[in-house]
Amino acid sequence: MSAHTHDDFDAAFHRIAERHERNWMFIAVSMIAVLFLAAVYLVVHDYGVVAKTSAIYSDPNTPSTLADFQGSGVRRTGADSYSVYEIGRAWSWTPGTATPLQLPAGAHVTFYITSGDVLHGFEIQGTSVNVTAIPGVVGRISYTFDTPGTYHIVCNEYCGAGHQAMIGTIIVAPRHASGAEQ
Ligand SMILES: [Cu+2]
Repeated sequence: MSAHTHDDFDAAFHRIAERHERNWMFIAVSMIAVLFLAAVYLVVHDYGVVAKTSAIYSDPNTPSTLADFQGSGVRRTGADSYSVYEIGRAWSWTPGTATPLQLPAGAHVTFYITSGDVLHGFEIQGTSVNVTAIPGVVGRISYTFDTPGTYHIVCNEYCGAGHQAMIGTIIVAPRHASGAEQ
């Protein structure tokens, strides 16, 4: 009799344990699914932190001939927003190397990046900006410089004998000097 009672207890215990295990498996799988979908959502939608390709041309020489990439390469697109059209060439950044790129702190800056020859890596030190400059492709990334100061563009994709000297300068000016007119 006592063995029979023990078996009943055992069976009931296992039923309850299995129900708890099923529930917790469901909760764990649901959490993984939510995290996975959230990661996909963040990558698919442009939060300004994800580098995107804005255009691809069949002729690799096309981007550097586009009107946007001529002149200073800097366009003011709004009260507090700028577009910067950046070309990497062996071994300089235009704008940036011959003349420093000047931007105000706090402005929303969208960089359009291409290459005039081979692969280069457009990286602004101390920031999250890091885009491969590809001939025929225009990459895009947005960034806001919150802290005024001097930033450096480096090439992080080996591109030949002058690669290590392929450096540009970005000067970020304080937004409003106190007491100064705007
Ligand atoms: Cu380079």
